[in-house]
Amino acid sequence: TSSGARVLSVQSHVVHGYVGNKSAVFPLQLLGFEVDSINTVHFSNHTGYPTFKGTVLSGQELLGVMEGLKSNDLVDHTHLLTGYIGSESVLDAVVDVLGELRAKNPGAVYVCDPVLGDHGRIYTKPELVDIYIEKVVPLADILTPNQFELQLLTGTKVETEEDIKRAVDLLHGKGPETVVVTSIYPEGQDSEAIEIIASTTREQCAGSHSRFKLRIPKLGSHFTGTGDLTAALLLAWCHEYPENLQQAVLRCMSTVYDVLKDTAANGRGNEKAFMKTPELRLIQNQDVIRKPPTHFASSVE
Ligand code: PLP
Ligand code: PXL
Repeated sequence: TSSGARVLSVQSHVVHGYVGNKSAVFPLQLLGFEVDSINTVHFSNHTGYPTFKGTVLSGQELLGVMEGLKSNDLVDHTHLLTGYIGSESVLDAVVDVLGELRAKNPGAVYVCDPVLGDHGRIYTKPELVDIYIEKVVPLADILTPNQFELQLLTGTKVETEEDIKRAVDLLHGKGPETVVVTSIYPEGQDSEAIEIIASTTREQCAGSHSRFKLRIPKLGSHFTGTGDLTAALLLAWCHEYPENLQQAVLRCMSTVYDVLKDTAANGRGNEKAFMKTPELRLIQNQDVIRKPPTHFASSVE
């Protein structure tokens, strides 16, 4: 289906569980994408467990890996995907990596999940915010901030739907043609639903709406790796529906919803590690990854 698409995914690796590359690569491969993955960390498990062990790649080491690919003429990717980035030097190196991709293929699409924090709390190094604003956001084609990240990236207060629209337009003005704001809590965090607002300035991909909102019933628990899965699926479905963002977002969110629902129903945390929230059930949900239902079509506004 996705003939010729080659993704370079620069994200975390965890030995056990599904965040970062572990939650992005398998779904992309199932959907027919060739994926080259660079692991920015190599951890035993995600950082939400009581402990984790492992190593962190430096910006220099990341550029070294790129150098190896380049020497063998292996830099021919159509897409770059990035998520959680742990340090300034790695985020700076990502900018250089994108430069290499676009030197070879000026049309290479950059899907950037600007991971900074959530629910009013920064959980990365605050120094990353300015690098995202000044260097990274201007290069992104598809950007997937949550409500809090939208606030950090625009330096504006983002509370009402009007605020969101204004902030999204600010971001469009800086570069990204497509912005998908994931997980908005319209009535605060106890809200029964979460909303997604998607917006594109690409005329040929607007379909019938250049900006629309989806309302999705909220599932009780918080699962780690959801954002990484969402960004990967958005890359995939925007590639399949370059002319229709709405179809892409519907497929992406329908798969995410079904994976979370099944994980909530059937996933089991690790009692020995005192982990109440289970790992995403990606392996068990291959069918809804390959063939997403379109659950929320009637809730598009
Ligand atoms: N429920 C659904 C259906 C979602 O799509 C998401 C995130 O995208 C969540 C819940 C996550 O909510 P929270 O951020 O409160 O964990
Ligand atoms: O899902 C984001 C993420 C990425 N990488 C690592 C993580 C997490 C979330 O906890 O621990 C290493």
